[in-house]
Amino acid sequence: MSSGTSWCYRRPLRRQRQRVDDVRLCTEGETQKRSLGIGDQLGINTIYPSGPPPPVNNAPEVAIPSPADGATYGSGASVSFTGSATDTEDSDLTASIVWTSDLDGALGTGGNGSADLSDGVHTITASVTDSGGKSGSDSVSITVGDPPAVATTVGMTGITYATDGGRNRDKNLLITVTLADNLGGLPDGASISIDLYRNGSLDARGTGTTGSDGSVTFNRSRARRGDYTTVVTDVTAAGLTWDGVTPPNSFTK
Ligand SMILES: [Ca+2]
Repeated sequence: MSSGTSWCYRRPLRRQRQRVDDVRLCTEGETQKRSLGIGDQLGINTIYPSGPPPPVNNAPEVAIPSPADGATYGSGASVSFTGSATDTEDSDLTASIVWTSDLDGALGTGGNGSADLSDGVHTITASVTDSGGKSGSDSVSITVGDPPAVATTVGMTGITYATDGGRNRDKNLLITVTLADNLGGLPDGASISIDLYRNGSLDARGTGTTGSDGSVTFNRSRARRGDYTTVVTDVTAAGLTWDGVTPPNSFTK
């Protein structure tokens, strides 16, 4: 309890002894109504136990001048890093910086260092804790090694024919078109449009969507006898560009 604190009573002072819970802090400009005895002080301490507020502790601030956010390194490269940490109360905390990678874990402590990082995209974090227990940190994202390959184009790996239905299982003509991207992946959910020609004339058109095997099977029901050829007119696959090529194909029914 500060000796400079003035205490006043909630109610007008009377002759009888005031109860301790009638005591409050004097408001600004108000003069102290009565000097307090030791019993009053103990009571006030019970009502206002918090005492003076604790000193303010600001969190430390951390910066990573190097590496730059988004920097890239070759596979197996040694990556150097530099950081600084300042704190209002503790001043320079740079020597206490702890470095980590979300992929490789602990990298060391202090204002600078280097590490051989595994291939991949790393979040590098510099963090520090001050003497009051408050923490600060900074992070950068860097890439080590070649980024993973991403498929960009799609094409047909084959157009095959079969028949089914009817007594001799030759009533309907089935045309299966299969896609693959340039990394060998099988596009699921791609749209394929075809024109089916019979003896050189347009016989049917169709559009279908690939399954997980990258293929669509079109059914030309009650297909007549003749020489059939399929021309792919459009392929739409998310994130992929069709190479525009229809592989040679034909079927005689
Ligand atoms: Ca601090």
